[in-house]
Amino acid sequence: MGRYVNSDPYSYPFNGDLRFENTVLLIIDMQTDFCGKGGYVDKMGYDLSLTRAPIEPLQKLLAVMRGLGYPIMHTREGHRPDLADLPENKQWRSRQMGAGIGDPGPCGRILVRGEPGWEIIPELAPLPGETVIDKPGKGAFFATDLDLLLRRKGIQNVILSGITTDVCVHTTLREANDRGYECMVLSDCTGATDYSNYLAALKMIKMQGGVFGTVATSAQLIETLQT
Ligand code: C5J
Repeated sequence: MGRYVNSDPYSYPFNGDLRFENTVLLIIDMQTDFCGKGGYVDKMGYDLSLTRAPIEPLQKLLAVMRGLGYPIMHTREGHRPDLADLPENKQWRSRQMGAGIGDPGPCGRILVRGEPGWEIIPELAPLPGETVIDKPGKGAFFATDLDLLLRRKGIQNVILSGITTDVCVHTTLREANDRGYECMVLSDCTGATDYSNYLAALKMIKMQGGVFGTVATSAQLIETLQT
């Protein structure tokens, strides 16, 4: 029998074993710095409507998944206040864009832990007991204990959402896929700073029969979860 989401290019998960005991919703970097006024992405001049698009669908999905007891995990990209974990070239590149990581901005020091811009936006704030992973890089597995936490919980299926599709979501997806997790990205619950990059990032997942996993909408996931 099994339980499957109607996703592309195959029904998810591959083995039909979709339960709250083995499945997590991972919400990547829904921080003011990536989708709020005065944050890092805004300072670089990108269209915030693209990175804010996932907020509403994620709110609806969270209500459903929390209600059904699915574990929710959040990530935040950011650096130590002394910037000891900030690669020099990452800082240099951000300064070329007029949004230097570690430099002061309207939302405090850009991408620095503890600053207002680094916080997860209030609309998607983690509830007490939900895991929050602080990461210095793009991928949520690099220099974090995410893999250990997932394995301790017996997680096999990782449902990815958040921002940005082509950078932190994709890097985390690739890291998770290589570790053997069965991955699905929710197309309406993610966004990029460039719409064609968003489309390309989703297309890449589906090549080679689902080289990184599958893509579905949150409505398709909810339909399966509620039956
Ligand atoms: C970026 C992210 N784009 N969360 N971070 O620098 O995708």
